[in-house]
Amino acid sequence: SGKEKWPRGEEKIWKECSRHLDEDVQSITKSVVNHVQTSLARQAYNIDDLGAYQAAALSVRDNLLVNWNDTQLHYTRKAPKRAYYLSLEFLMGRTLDNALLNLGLKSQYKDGIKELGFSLEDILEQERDAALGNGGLGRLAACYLDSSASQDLPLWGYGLRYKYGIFQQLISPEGNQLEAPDPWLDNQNPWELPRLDVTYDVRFYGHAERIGETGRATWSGGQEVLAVAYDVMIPGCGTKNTNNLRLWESKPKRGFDLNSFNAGNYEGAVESSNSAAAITSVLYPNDHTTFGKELRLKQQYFWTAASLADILRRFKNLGKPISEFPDFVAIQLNDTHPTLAIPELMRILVDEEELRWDKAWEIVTNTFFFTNHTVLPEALEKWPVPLLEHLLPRRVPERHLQIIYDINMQFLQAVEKKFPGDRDRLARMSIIEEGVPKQVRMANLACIGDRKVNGVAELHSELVRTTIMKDFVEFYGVSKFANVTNGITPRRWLDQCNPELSTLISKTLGIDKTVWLKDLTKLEGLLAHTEDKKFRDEWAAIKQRNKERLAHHVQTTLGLTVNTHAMFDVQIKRLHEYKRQTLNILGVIHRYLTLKAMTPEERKKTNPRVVFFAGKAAPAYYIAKLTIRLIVNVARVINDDPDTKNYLSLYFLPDYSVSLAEVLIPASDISQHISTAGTEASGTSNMKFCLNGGLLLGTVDGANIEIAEEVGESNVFFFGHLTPAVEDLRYQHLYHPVPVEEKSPALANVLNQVSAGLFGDGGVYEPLLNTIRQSDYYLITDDFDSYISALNMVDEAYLDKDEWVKKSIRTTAKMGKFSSDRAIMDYAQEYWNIEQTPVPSS
Ligand code: B1H
Repeated sequence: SGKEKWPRGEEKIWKECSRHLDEDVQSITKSVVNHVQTSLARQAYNIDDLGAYQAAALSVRDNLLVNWNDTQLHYTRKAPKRAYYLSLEFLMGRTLDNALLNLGLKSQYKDGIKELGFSLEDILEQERDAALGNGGLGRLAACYLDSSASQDLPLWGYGLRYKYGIFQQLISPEGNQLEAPDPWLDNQNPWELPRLDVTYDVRFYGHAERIGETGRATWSGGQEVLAVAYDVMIPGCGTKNTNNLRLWESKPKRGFDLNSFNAGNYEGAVESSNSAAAITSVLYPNDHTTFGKELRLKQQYFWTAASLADILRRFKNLGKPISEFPDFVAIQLNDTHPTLAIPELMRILVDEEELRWDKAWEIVTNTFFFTNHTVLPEALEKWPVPLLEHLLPRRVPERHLQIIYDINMQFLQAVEKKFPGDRDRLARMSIIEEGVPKQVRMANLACIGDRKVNGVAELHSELVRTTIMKDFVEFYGVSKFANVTNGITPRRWLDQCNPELSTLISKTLGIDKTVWLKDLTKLEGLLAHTEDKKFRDEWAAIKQRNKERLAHHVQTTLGLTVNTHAMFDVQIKRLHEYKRQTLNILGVIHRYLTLKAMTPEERKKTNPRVVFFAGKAAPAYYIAKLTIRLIVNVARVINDDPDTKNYLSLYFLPDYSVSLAEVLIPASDISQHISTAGTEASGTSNMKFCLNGGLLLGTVDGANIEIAEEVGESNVFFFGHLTPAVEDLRYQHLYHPVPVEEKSPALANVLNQVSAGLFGDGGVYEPLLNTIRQSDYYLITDDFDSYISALNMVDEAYLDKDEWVKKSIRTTAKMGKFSSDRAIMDYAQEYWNIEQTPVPSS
């Protein structure tokens, strides 16, 4: 009530006592020691690397907080339109190094830590990855946060604070993937700010009751769960702007049920509290298919409801009429996972704000934007109607479902008007898929409720328009369906993971690194130096040292010695049939058989190659797990074969993570992105490899195409059938199959050798081999021969080392387009209509 005086005491005192950034080595050292003594309650004599990491992290956190507080205050005062990125996954990786680089304090911390007797490099290794994501989709969200802060854009992320992130992968002696939990919060997390005062009640189940003829309803009863906010600071590079990632934790609203307790039912008393806490307990590890599970749906509703309530509260503080909501708020839905936000916002506007349906719908459809990340049919989210009925308010009418039905009815009436009598079209476009049970098609709902839909690379966006969204394009017109090609942050994916290359680039371009890191097209300046021998030698020497760094990592973690004079060939990504790790391993076997058949003299003329794989398989994905098993067992045989081991070796690195990628990517000479054409929406690691001067071997798919457009086709190795051929080939496989022996004798030989037990019990692999011998949905048989010739072309090109280095430099030089800064500015300008809001340096 009324205006309170602010600050309460003397403004002068507040100002004088305010914390500032520690920028000199002495105050940094002091603050680290201070944290050792106070926050960790330890002394100089019993501090180890982990303790030193924790104290350093807490000291960096204090610095981040200065900027974070200033940023939030500045945004509140200026009240610009804000954007929100709703994603169930944020694959952040480690924070300390990134924060130091973005703050520009790395060298000061290095010196300060050294004075205390520790090495910064060592303590960086103590940090656990924040692995709240499966793969590309989650890492993209993390890159976008970095770019939004670096570009001074008022953007917040909203996600879930899973207690367990993506599982840890272990490999059994037989070569099977085993899963272990990822208790990443066990050592405390210095990077989050628990905001136990920022909470919302989220209701599940219960009853909805229509209020007379108003069209509104009330919702009561059921189970209320508390959403508690944890904020993660997102520093920008070379700017004060520090954005926020708000993660929700679920907690029981009432710790326990006193009635049960008093009645002597002690277990019952805490039961509901267990089920509430379970909501945010674990990240679903099934990248590309995660629906039908009640807990997952609960996660989706819990997160969207809490996030919307928070966004609405912030909007209301502006004192603007609700009709202006879309002028101050844009919400990006990362895939269909947050689509329940659409009926939830309708519910709030209609039931609580008492708006007319049409008015509410206008607000909703001007607020949301939707990114699609895959056209694979099995990945298009659908929820059984009975499950939604059960979870959201029950009885008549089921509120969210009712809203969805109402949205659907109005929409289908409009479709009927435009295409009278076209019943098939209505059935295809309906949000509800008929069947037993009926299902809610989340992509249709997201498309209908959003202002714009985008794909993540040119080819993918075109496929969205011509396949899964074809009917919608015909209805809405094509302008609603656009493209924003993905990007990656050059801060983490060059400056942080490849510091030597970053230094060489700054020196060569003659500019400070923050300049080119924030305008990546500046890398083109490197082209002028490709003919400079000294520069090329330095470039090559850095690649060599990165290969040695990786070899050292393999030596210390697996105890294996890697030949660093060989070409490093890398494929690292989720295991999935469409990504075709199988094609790669069969190619390795083919190479092995070819080498075996050579004389020692002939072998000496070949190009030695080391092949690396890393990636996790969804725990229930049998074929993907079998592929891992095959890779591990092939490695065992060929790495031990004295005839060939100097020319070919193979490593499966367990437990792929962001941090492991940071070691692998700078060390690669060539990387493989070999999905069946039309299946990989974009891919983002392809961009990371190329940015670090690794060349690309791939199919004409996803962002590979745009990378080739930038760097020139002569600098990439393409192979395989093109997207338009895929459907016909699949049809042929089913109705006019040609035996593998005829299509590719080389492949047939490889398959037979595996069956015959060259890599251990052949029978084990039959189910995997049969996917190829039978329907071969992902076209291994069709692409195998052209894949092998592409590999041979890579070998040939690598023999001319000088020309290879030139290709490598040209590739890096042309990667400007793939900065996530470009992508985020595209969203900001073309979609969200938000403006850069730099925080003045105080
Ligand atoms: C991508 C997913 C995905 N596409 C469902 N779809 C998930 C779908 O847990 N789930 O239910 C999780 C993830 N992930 C990837 O997105 C694409 O395959 C890549 O090609 C793309 O680069 C990446 C980022 O756009």
